[in-house]
Amino acid sequence: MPEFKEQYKNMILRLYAEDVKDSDAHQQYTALALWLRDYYAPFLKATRQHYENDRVKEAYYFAIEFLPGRMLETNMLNLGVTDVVTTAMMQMGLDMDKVVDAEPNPGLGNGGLGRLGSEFLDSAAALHMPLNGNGIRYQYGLFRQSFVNGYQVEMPDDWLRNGNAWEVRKENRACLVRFGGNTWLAEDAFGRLVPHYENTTDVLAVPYDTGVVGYQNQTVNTFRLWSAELPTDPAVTYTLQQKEEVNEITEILYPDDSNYEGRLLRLKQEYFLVSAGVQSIVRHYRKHHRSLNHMDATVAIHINDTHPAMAIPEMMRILMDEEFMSWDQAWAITTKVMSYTNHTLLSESLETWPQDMVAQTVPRIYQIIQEIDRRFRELQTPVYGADRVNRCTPLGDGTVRMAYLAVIGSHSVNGVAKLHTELLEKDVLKDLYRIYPARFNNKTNGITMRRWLQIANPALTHLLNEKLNGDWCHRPLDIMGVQSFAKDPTFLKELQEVKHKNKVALAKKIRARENISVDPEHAIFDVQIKRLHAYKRQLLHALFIIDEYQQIKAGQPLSVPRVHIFSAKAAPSYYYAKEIIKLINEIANTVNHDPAVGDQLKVVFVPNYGVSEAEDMIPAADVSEQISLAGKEASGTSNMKLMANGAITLATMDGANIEIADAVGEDNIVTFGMTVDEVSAYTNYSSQAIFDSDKHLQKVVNALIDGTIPNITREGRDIYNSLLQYNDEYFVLADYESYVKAQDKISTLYQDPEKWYSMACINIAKSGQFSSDLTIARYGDDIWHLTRDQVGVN
Ligand code: NBG
Repeated sequence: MPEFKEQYKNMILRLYAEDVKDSDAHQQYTALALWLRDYYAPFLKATRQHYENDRVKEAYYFAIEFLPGRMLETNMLNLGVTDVVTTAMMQMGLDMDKVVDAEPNPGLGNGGLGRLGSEFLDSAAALHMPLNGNGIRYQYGLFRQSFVNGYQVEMPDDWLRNGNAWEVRKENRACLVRFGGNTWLAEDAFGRLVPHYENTTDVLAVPYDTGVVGYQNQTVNTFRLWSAELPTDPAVTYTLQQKEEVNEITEILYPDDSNYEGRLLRLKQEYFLVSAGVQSIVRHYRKHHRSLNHMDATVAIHINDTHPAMAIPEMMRILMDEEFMSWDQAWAITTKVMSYTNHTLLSESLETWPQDMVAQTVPRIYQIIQEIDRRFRELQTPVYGADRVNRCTPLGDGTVRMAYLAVIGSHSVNGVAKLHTELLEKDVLKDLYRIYPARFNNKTNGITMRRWLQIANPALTHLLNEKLNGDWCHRPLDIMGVQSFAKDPTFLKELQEVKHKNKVALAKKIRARENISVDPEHAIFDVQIKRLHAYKRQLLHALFIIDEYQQIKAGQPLSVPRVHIFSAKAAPSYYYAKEIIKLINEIANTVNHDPAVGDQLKVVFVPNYGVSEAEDMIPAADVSEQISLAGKEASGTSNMKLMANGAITLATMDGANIEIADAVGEDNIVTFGMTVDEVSAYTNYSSQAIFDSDKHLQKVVNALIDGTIPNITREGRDIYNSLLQYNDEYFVLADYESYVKAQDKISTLYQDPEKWYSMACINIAKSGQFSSDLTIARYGDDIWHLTRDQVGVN
């Protein structure tokens, strides 16, 4: 592409009136992003036209968060221009690494839930599948995390500060969203009941669209984010306070929900997202179709976790109030269009809203929820009895129960791993499962190999390409082919070299950023990266490090040196999680500076965990810690990313770990701990009894309060109390012994490199089945009924 350089230079000139050599990395990045956007614009237009002209059914993935990660490299890869562009950039004297690093990471999500949404969009585009994203354009993402004296400090993540090169503002597609005020129904001149509103606060929802580029297939789908603004009615003047009230709706991801105002804001965000999204879908549909009765033939709306569940009453509102349909007609359409994924088993995460809050914030929606509730009771009570029905109505205990609303208003409900779906059916949603068994299905999560192998791990990608002829990039199950090398010493050596290279690169970054030197030659890189939450049990891992430290201090060297790598953000109001962060940082401080320890043991807590940080760490991991208490982690997805990069999973039988274990076989994973059944049968658990009977464990746990780790007087005591006085809610002590044994097994296995890399090889080989291309194909086939390209296998 000889013209690239010319066009690029022109772009820099037009944008900044500079020569390339005088531009900075951010300008270079922006110019390249805009060049790529120009490059795919015709594909975006053609994709849109194809969907519209051919009346292709489209699905809309509604989610309160997404986690797209940087898009420059993905878009270059997907457009097939990586080599041309990087060579040309180099020839112009530019440093591509710096250009890539200049792209801000959109902090629009918390963790796995948001990342999954973005992986699905990527995979759908790769399969030429008509899936659109629908979310909120938060001005500030989740906070930027740093540590001061070992404590988490949160700073605003002003990711839009320099604009966002990928998005296009579409004010001409804006819609009005109404909050508050009073609503009542009155007959109009035709005898129809129509709603009247007074004293509402109206908010303008303005969409920003970003293209989602398919993998070398000329498909570009649309990812739409909504921003809240004041309506542009020239007849109305607004006060500064009104302006602030409107702007704050999309100002920040996940407002602090420890107080009423924060929760109210979150509720407004949820309605804002669904109202704008559903209105624009209906409006678009109306342009191309006459009757709304067959909407489900061309539209599917997916409710990702309960946050967008008000899409159901909002759709009912539009169909009845604006399209004058009867309840029954509207309900038939709504339930055929809507589907819902549940992403959690934690009862505290199952969203509920106080009824009066909903009634005041979105009065018409509340009326409709009341009617859904009334009809559900009327229909189901004679069949299932009042007890069962009362337990699963949308309204109950003075709250709106979002998960129940979502199930009742959808035609499909899925969990995100086999075990998770089983537990939904048996436990969390058992009453609704009894009523609607056919709605329930499983869709185990997946990951996109494009980002987690092709972009994050070029060395492994190169090796796989050599052995597999590159087809695996289109057909993820073909990765299975490397299994035939599991006993090939030459290949295993090459695999070891790849891992070594990645470890060296990570060690260099850790040295530069955290000022800690770690040993990539001999040490096991033992990685736990995910949100900080008690159920994920970072504490179990931390106690084990204390154990290792005490062992070294007692004069027994470790059989293999270890580098323990953590990365995790704690929710700002989650006090206990922040104490765990402080604990781990202080363990790091102690261990890393103790001359008696040397290179045997290092602890690194990488700040500000996000997609880019994950891309650095995952390719270099030897061990993948997936150690949640069984029955708590719905699926997990970092477990899949790490296995695909040849890490050995150290796991409890929880979430998708179980399916990973099934895929690789018990010889290629290290499992430990209680099963779900054991946990639920363990009703007389006494952490104190376990503590009292185990001298070794006592010494480890006492280190929290006996000064072994300095500077944790308060945190150490609180954590100690959580384990003993409050009976260890997540069974850390119950699983401890079994965890230590599993860790010993890891050390033994690691000392036999041929065995270890053979295991790694099998893990890589079996990771193809966890490709999100396959997952999204199943959503498309079973739930949304979309057309798509083949992925190789179903
Ligand atoms: C999370 C689960 C994870 C799961 C992701 C994606 C929420 C509410 N749920 O186990 O905790 O992998 O969703 O499904 O964030």
